[in-house]
Amino acid sequence: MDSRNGSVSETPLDAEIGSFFDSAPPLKDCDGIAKKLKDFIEFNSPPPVPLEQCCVRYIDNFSSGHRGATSTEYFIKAGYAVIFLYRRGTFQPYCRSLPEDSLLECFECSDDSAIQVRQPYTEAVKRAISDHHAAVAGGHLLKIPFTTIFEYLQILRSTAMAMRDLGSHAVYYLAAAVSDFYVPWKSMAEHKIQSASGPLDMRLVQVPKMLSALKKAWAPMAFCISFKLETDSKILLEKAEMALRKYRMHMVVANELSTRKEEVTVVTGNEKILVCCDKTRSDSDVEEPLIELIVGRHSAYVKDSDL
Ligand code: PAZ
Repeated sequence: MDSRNGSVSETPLDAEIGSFFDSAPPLKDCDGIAKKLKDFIEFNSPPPVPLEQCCVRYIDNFSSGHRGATSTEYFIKAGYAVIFLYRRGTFQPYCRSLPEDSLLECFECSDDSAIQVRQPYTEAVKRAISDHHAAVAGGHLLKIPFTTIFEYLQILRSTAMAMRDLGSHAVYYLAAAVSDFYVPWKSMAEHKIQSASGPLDMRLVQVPKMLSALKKAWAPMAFCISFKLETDSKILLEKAEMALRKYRMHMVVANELSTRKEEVTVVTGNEKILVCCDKTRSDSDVEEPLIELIVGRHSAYVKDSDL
């Protein structure tokens, strides 16, 4: 309290907090979220419920897993068997028509305590269950979860070793957003880093370029497709071409963050093919024509390799 005029004076912490929020990008759908909170709180009051946020830190690259999950469905439809490596908590194949945030929205308990699917979701849930079951039980889909980069790269290597005999019939579709930097396990703090110790100095080491190992040692005959994501359209194609040459990929799928769901450019040794979703259809996605293109190119590659 400022004793001279009775007003509350700003502490350095207040200023720090103020500047954090002032400089943060505006929250999308701020009004919508505020309304949902208000409605929810009104519906539940009293008593008030304290909310506590508990967070363990991590460094992350952006990826929802949507590309991998959707592509998996189209590969299976085209007759491929898919080993789907996914990070826990990301999108899953056959779940596109279900609510993104809470699966529980789909269900309700009837008076006799039976659980049933709520009407608007009946068809979507039925389709998701039967397509998923057919893919898994039919032996077309194997799902392997991971959490850390250590797990992901070890599973990728084991998968490549297991698929070695498939030669040119194997396809690697590497839509994952793999971090370029990591903290080596041995130099990692064992317990949660304490913020009371002040600013954090941490040395990140570059993740070895595993695409090279995949192409040279683990799966030299396989058909390999990697992805390049940029936010600056001016450098996207150039970076994709560099990756194509450097890692000797068969294709690099170049996409921009903001338009990645509508269009991608497939870069090959001598082409740049723009692949778009059908904007006249609300249920259209870019993965359908993308996988069609890849399947065609892969078939040609297998034929050539068998000659
Ligand atoms: O996972 P998602 O559907 O939200 O996004 C897909 C993507 C942008 C992660 C993928 O298309 C991609 O470009 N992956 C490679 C990213 C990179 O350059 O490391």
